Amino acid sequence: MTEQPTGHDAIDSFSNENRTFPPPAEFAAAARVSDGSLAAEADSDPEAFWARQARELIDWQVPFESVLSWDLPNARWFDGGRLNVAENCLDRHVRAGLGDRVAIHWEGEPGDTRTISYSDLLDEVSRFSNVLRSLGVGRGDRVNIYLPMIPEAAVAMLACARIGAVHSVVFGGFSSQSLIDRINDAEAKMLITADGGYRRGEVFPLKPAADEALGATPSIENVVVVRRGGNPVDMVEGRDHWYHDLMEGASVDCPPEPMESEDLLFLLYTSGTTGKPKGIMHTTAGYLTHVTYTHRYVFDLRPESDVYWCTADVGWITGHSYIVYGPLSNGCTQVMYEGVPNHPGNDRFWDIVERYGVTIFYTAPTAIRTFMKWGAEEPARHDLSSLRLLGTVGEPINPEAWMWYHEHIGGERCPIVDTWWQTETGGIMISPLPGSTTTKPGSATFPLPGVGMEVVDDEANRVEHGGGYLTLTRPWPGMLRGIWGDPERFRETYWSRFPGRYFAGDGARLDDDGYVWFLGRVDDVMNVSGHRISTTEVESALVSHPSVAEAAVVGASDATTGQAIFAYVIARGGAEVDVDALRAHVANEIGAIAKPKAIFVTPDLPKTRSGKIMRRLLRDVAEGRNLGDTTTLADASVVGELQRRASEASSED
Ligand code: 7RM
Repeated sequence: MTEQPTGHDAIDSFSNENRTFPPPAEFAAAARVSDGSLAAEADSDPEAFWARQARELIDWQVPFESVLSWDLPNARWFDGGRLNVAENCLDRHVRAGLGDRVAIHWEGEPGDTRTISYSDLLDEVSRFSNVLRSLGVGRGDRVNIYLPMIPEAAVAMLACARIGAVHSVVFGGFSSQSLIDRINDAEAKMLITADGGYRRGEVFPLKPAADEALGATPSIENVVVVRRGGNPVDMVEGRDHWYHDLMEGASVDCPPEPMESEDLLFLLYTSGTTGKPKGIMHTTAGYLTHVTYTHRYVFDLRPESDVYWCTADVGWITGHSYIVYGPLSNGCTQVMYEGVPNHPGNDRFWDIVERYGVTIFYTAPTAIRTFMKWGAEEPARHDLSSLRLLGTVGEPINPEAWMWYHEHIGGERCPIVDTWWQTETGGIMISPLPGSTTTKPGSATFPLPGVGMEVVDDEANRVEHGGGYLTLTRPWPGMLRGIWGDPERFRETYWSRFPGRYFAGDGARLDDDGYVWFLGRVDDVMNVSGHRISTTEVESALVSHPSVAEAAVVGASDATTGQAIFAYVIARGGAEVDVDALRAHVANEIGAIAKPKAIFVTPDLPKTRSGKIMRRLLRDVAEGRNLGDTTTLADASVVGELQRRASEASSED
């Protein structure tokens, strides 16, 4: 059953997943896209295709004159046009008579709720826009946002967009040092934060962390503080202001600023594996077109009837594109939730789905694997029949996790869209269209209409079947426009490895039917006796064993084979893990070459705060090195525990 790798592939591949899921007939019959016509239109003239999306999906104050100017790596989309993003997300829906439609069903972790209509949101954003102006913020100024998952986060972002200021959101779980670096790099004028927010049943303080940062951020002139946690905070006279005090006297009248298509909309910092965080730049019209288009077609959105829920935090690009800008531009109703999935119980998400009648649910593979660990009884306690479509983003989804999601959350009736994209791409690039694409568990399937993608080998030759490097062959509207303050790093990081192409840093394989299978970050690819083996495939083989919920593998240097595979696994819902049986299982699933040399059972894995496994740290542990930079780690205690287990294991043999 094991396919032999051909040897000269840039990345070898052993996977043999071949289950297929055509769109359910009923779903396809009602879907926005149920055939290949959109793809055919886009293929015949990609620029004309994107121009049509921009004209149809966006309201323009002044129509654009040109579609694209491209001087690698610099793209300009929809030049000559004028528009305002907040106007597209709010005013146009209210003008169309949809002011009473719920924009956000917000739920706090303690169970408090707010129902915010499009007119409510427009009023709140307009007032806060006036507040920003009254504190001296204007076009082009940078504003830092450091908030929990409360509606004010969306309000603050949209208010910046309304007056032409540039927001830079820093995830509320980041430390004061991360905040310092990001504020100073952007030279932000204002910080918007909260006293604190709720997480795991407790208030986590934000203003005190912000205060620590503020001693080292000379550009900040004013701090606006939202009251959420009720925790005590120090307010500095003249600098710090309560949000509710400022809002009390603010006028609801604030005409949206006419912005140029290529005006900067926001910066979002990504840490990457090395070096200082990069301020990824996104501009106005192309970004808005891209997220509106993808949110509408990938999620088969019916704004008049769907209840959409994306579980990301607004501090990540997923929160920017698929909580704030895409959904609001499309005028849909969504759920926004403040807290963790296991408060007060492990079924909190399913309780929310049931109570709000969520129809579209978008989450990360790491969350799905956690749900697998908690067991299928949790969703089984709730009526999830409102769901009609599921999505995933953030990492490759293991076929077993896909099947669990399909069965236990989707009731075997909901299509799943596995959406591949990056902070840098702005919006979804590779994904099924749920009414027309036959899916395979674990494959992101095909590039969306309008997107140019090719897999290439080390010499930049196109790969038709097999493993290689994922590249994007032409500019797209939502693409990053640069790295703030560092054009050379922009060219070098994304546009230099393969001439004429954008290199995403991901390995990918094309199967015989042309489906894309992501193989993980190329920096993580392992080299065992000359075979280039993807971490994703070995992890998926491990997760396909009934005793395993989650797995991370790394290549650690080995005197005989170059690298040897080390695996870290988390048991599924109380199961016993038999390490020898598991090694044999991997050999049987994908081949002896991929059999881990050692497997460690662990209660937890080191992850970034957005849930991605940090394999670099596991490599450090496996090779007995001191740990490098751990500042982006969500829970630092995890690695200490792994080190303890590793040293115990090595003293055992
Ligand atoms: C949206 C987001 C980007 C990296 C990307 C990949 C990985 C994201 C998928 C995926 C396989 C997916 N932005 N990634 N989605 N890998 N299948 N559906 O996550 O900038 O934080 O990360 O995430 O490695 O390059 S991000």
